[in-house]
Amino acid sequence: MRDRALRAIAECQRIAAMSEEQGRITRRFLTPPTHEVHAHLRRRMQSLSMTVQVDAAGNLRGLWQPEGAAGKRLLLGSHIDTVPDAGAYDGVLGVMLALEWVEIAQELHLSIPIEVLAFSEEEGVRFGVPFIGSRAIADCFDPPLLALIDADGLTLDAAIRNFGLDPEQIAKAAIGADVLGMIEVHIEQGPVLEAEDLALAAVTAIAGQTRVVLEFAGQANHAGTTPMHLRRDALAGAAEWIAAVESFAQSTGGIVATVGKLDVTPNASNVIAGTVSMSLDVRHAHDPTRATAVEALLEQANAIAARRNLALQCTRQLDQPAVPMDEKLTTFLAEAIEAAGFPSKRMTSGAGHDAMVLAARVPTAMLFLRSPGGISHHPAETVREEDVEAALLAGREFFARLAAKIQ
Ligand code: HGY
Ligand code: MN
Ligand code: MN
Repeated sequence: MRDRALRAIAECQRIAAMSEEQGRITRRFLTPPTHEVHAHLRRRMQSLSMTVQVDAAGNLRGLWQPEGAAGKRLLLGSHIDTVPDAGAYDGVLGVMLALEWVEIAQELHLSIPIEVLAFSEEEGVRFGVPFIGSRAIADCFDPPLLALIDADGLTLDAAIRNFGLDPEQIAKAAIGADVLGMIEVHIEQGPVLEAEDLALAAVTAIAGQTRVVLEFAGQANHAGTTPMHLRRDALAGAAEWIAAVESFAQSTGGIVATVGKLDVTPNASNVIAGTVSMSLDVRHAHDPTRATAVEALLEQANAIAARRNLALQCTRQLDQPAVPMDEKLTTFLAEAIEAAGFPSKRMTSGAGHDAMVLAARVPTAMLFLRSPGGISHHPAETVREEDVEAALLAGREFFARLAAKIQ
């Protein structure tokens, strides 16, 4: 299995070079490098005797239909889009391990069809809203999303058409009732498995997340001639609120809150900032706690805006509830991890995943691999060969037990 693990890692590194930017890994939803990734994965899927299609939401989908198998199919996969200046394994490793699992299933002569999904959009970087690909597959794509605009003023509709797809056909991407379940394999992206010196974990639930765009508007003015007491400085107001976000989250157990994106206008050293647009990302495993935290943080923004005579606009982009994974499938996966010789830790995921969208439609489970250094959404993101091998051994046990179950 070590050779397969090395191949999966090498494939992630090869796909990492398919980027919008020289020297950095950046591959937003349906940007041109996605065509390269599709071509590469298509060749690999065809070498596994899979039929390949790209659906109208840009998901690349490979189906292995064993001779004579007519039953429900298992879904495997993860996303191929990335954040800016990303690591090489977030998403893509899950697709490469899915393809290795297919080859293992074929060697075991598993008689269950498997569809591997390379989701087109999980990060929500290009249009601000995540899970566009998996929403289409889970039949919960909202057509008004097509009017979303990216940083270049292109609509989601136009981005899909520019990629050579027809957004009118998105409804056809939806899965029907002929699906056994979905397993997403993904790096943990945090410090837990490394701290406990564990290779793998079965995910019990995925934390809910809220994304809001806030805009403070004051008065741009001359930095040299405007006395301090006559200013309506949008950036000073934003800075005060960002510090308040951090201290609120530090004092509220289990909440993580992040302001990761900041756009300042006119963004010049000798001009007082007129407007500041920023992102708020709040997560928690318990939805009411997250909702209360978001309300408290928006109230603080309002209070700061009022005191500083700034206008405030808040636009909610996402309110994704926490999602439990399917108990039976997760237990089945945990037993396979143990049968492969590894402790089967159970843990929640702080990161969002396409699995949380699919879970609304089919029994869904997630397998985590250790993130050395606990770092992700960063070029230093990495995996250990032995942990990738562990995920392959767990996959072989998973299929062996599945085959025994259906006999
Ligand atoms: O932001 C997230 O949780 C995921 O990595 N897209
Ligand atoms: Mn991911
Ligand atoms: Mn990610």
